[in-house]
Amino acid sequence: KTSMRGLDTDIPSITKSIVGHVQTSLAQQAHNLDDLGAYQAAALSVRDNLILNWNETQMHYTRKEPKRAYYLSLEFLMGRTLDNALLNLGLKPKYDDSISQLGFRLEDLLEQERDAALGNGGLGRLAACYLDSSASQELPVWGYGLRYKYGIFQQLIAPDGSQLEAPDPWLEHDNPWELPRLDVTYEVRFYGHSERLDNMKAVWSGGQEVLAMAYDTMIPGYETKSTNNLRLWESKPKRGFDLQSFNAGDYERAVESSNSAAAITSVLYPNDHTTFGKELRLKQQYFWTAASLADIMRRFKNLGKPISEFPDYVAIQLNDTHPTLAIPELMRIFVDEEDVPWDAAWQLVTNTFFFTNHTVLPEALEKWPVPLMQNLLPRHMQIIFDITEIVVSVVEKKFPGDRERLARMSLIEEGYPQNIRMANLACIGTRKVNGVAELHSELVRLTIMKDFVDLYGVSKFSNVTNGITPRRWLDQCNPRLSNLISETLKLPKAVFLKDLYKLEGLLQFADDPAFQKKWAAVKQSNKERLAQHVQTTLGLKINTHAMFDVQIKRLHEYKRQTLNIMGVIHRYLTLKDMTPAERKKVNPKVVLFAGKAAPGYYVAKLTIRLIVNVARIINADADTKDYLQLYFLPDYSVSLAEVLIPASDISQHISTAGTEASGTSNMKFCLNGGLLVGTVDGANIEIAEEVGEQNVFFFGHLTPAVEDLRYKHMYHPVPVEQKCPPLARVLNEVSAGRFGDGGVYEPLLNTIRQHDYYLLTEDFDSYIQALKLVDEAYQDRTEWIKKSIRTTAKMGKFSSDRAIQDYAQEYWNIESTKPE
Ligand code: 26M
Repeated sequence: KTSMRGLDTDIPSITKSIVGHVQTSLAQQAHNLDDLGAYQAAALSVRDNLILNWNETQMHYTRKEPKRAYYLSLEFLMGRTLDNALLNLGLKPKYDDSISQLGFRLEDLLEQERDAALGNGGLGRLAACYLDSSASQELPVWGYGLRYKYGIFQQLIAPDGSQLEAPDPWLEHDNPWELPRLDVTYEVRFYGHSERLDNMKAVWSGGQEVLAMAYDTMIPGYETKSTNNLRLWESKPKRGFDLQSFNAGDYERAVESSNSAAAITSVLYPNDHTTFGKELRLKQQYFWTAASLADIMRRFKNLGKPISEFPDYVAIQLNDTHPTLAIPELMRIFVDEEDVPWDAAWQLVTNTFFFTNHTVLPEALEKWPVPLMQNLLPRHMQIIFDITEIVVSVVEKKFPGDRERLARMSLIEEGYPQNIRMANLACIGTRKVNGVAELHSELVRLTIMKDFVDLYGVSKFSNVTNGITPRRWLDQCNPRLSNLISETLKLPKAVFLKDLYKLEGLLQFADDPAFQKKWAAVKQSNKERLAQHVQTTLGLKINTHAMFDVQIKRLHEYKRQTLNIMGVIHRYLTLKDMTPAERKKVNPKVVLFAGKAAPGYYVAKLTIRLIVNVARIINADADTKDYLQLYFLPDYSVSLAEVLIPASDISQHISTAGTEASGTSNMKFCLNGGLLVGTVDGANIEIAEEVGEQNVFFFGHLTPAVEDLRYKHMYHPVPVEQKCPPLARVLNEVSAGRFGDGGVYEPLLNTIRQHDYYLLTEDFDSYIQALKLVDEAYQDRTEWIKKSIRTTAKMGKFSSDRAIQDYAQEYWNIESTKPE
């Protein structure tokens, strides 16, 4: 009953612990407690277990001194913690019982928790999955990020159908999952001036200093005591920062400078793939990399090793270019503070860092104006110029006189103003560069990094296909399926949740009618769970006997939600053209959308508005509403994804070929037995390789065709009416006001009629054809269920455990280690 160091985890002890937290931590009475209070008490009780495991793990790392890896990400899209912590600790059944005895339902308490939504989408959620996998595999990995006071905005839909944004005050109620570390603080400098000394050194002084304070979040591994750390920094004014102003009686000024310090970590930038050049964003980036590196350096110094061994104890993964300032910052620390000669410092730096690229879209490549950098970070600007010299000399040596190549590879892009190319800096300052799916990594080599492949050779550029954690994205979000798999394979859940390739065992049951029936029943109950959720939160009635067709992701032109909505309108018009008798043969379908648009992304917001208004017309049409329903679910989040994904029959991943680096929700849907309709892009390709092409619905042009087609559109435009009459009809119906004021949508429609950069007119016919094949396949329900089973069975590769193993072995050179 009692373990040496752990807490008692029998039910009476758990109950005692929860009640204890109600009375002491919350100072409330057990008899008039609401769901929120009960959630908080349960969370604090679970947290006690995490803290003990965390302490033990961290003490073990300190004693054992293994090489550690650090994952630097400006985004960690964690979602909720309680359910995940209970599952990873193996305490869910006991807490369930205890909470029932206290007169509550665990399910209700779980719903009280707010999502930690410190991310925009795929990149942030990937970071969260990687933390789960690192802890589960007992790898010494810490995450470093920012503790934004406001996460990704809350999305509301206005009466006219357009997106409104509201702040996300996720810390409104106390956050039981973080531990403020009042004693872990660093000073971070901005502005001022840098004076060069000899030996490439300099002294940076003056300007302003703000304080970074650590908040630690415990990351429990699955079925292990190993509990890692996610350290998030909060910005604060330095003590005494305002003394001068206070003493002079200038309180306004004192408050102002206090506010500007706090502003750095106040809000997550809600863009993905665009919008650079904002000083506050650059401040966030430097504040975070400086605090993280100071912390890493302090830990390294505690080892008492010579500085030359830094890369033997530290590996740092840069999640996209957002933390690229870590490269000049580590140079500054080595050269200016540790007296390491410049060349030796550069060796250490380039042996410490690794860089993951997450997109090849040209508008997404981060650039910072030189004058902005010069003003905010004068010392780093010098270092970047000095690093540029390294580039110039190595390129000049290998390709003498090739000025154009040099101009392309330079860290500085010429122009007014000059810009710093962060991807170039990230490439030359790191040991290895990777993309996130095979096709994407190939495109990285062929496009944005081509010149660097010529310089360094191809071995620096490799691939780590993304993955997802099966704990959250199978067991937690779909317990019925997880239970069915466990009982069918006669394996404890932990076996396939730790080794996802074990799912292959399902293949031998794919043809078993009894199993098929159970499989279908799970999907059906998940559809009902979703319908229930939509009913209670939005008051809408979904037809659970229909096929559920889902597209949930950030709104972006390259992801082509417009292709989907045009397809829906086409389906609607086709249904309207039919006789009632003909319609009766059609399989009913529910189309679900969810996703946020960057607040300044006009066309993406217009797409939401169109979807909402098309939904209003379609859902109210008595002729068709039994055959086609359309919903836009507001405020997409990790928690909403956990309900939507298990309920899907088919999901859409329909980016223009070559634009979606990987995608990770595609993996989540397939793991949960949903089929996929998509383009030959990103990880869709590898999913098809695993599950077999007969089990996915591919359509559209391939990557190599895209460039030529765009060229053609540019120089030999053909009107939509000629190129794709069915699409032209759809566009005209929208224009004509069939779904409300048509004029509103002109700018959106014109993106298709004019340049059609994302090639909707080229892919529309084959898209409609693919959806027809989906309908036909769904008619044969037994065949469909077999496809669904076979899909889940072949998802082993897409566990983030595999991806993290790859990083640990091929990049970081770290090993598993655990207490005892
Ligand atoms: C840029 C400027 C200002 C503020 C924020 C940004 C920014 C934020 C996020 C830029 C890019 C961001 O993320 C890109 C991203 O999410 N990429 C996705 O990464 C996933 C994980 O690798 C892939 O699965 C997706 O295909 C890829 O689009």
